[in-house]
Amino acid sequence: MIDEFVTVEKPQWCPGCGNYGILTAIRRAFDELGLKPHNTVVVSGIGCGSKIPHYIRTYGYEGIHGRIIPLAEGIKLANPALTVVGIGGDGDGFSEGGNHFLHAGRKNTNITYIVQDNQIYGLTTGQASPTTHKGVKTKTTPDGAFLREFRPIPTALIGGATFVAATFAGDVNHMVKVMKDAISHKGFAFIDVYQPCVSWNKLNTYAWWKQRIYDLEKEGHDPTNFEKAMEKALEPYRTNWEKVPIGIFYKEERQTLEDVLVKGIPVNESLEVDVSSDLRELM
Ligand SMILES: Cc1ncc(C[n+]2csc(CCOP(=O)(O)OP(=O)(O)O)c2C)c(N)n1
Ligand code: SF4
Repeated sequence: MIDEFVTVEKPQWCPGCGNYGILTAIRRAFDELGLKPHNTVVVSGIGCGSKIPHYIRTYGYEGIHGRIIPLAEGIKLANPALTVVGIGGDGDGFSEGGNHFLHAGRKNTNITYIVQDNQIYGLTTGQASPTTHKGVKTKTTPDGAFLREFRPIPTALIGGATFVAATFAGDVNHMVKVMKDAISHKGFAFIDVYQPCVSWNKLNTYAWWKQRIYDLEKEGHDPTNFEKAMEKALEPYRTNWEKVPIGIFYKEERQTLEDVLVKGIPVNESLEVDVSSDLRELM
């Protein structure tokens, strides 16, 4: 039952914000995977999107800006029986938290990391983020952004992430499918969600994305081929955002951090503590 993942708190995002679709997709993915609130943790940082743990009835941790990945890694290592999903904005993940993102792939902890990539700093009312497109006027770039965009998907691939995907906040079914695959994957799974910010990003609107995105799966992309994955990951930059692939770029199985560090500790049901009744009282 999807209601199992709904809290009494109502989202405070602007009407039309892409985060509403992302929230629906996460709840549906959890429900369709048969996860339970008591063995699932949602970790966020600071930002509009990072409010999401308030609205999902699981364990949640709204941390500090840019520290989603180390928090999620620590929680997973402390109790590998938990499903741990980190989620936050592009500023949080690629700027303040950029160093953690660079190293997450090579560690390959079995966590999922979802970025609500709206190409702007939303909560602080519209400053340029690392993924703001060149030329876009923001509060911090009144003459247009002049730096080359940070490239999340190629960076995740080079960093060694063992599951790398993109999806679009305007397509809930696609998000649910990708999120379910990512959470089921054993290892560090990264999803870049193209998310319209209707208040501060007037370029990358729902219509703008719809004109450009296409589904890798429908094109017969082989997600086990690293070179092809990189070629597809670079396509938006090589075509000046005329062609934007979504779906799974790459996946592989590799030893996880907890395979090495948690060796000897029984990773089984005995580590699970069913506190769902306590949780219910709190929410
Ligand atoms: C270390 C630190 N630096 C800066 C801030 C101020 N700050 C709070 S939210 C935010 C930007 C959030 O943007 P993003 O992560 O892209 O999320 P969005 O609001 O767009 O969802 C910033 C710079 C902070 N809280 N902590
Ligand atoms: S400012 Fe942008 S990201 Fe934040 S709630 Fe509003 S539309 Fe969403």
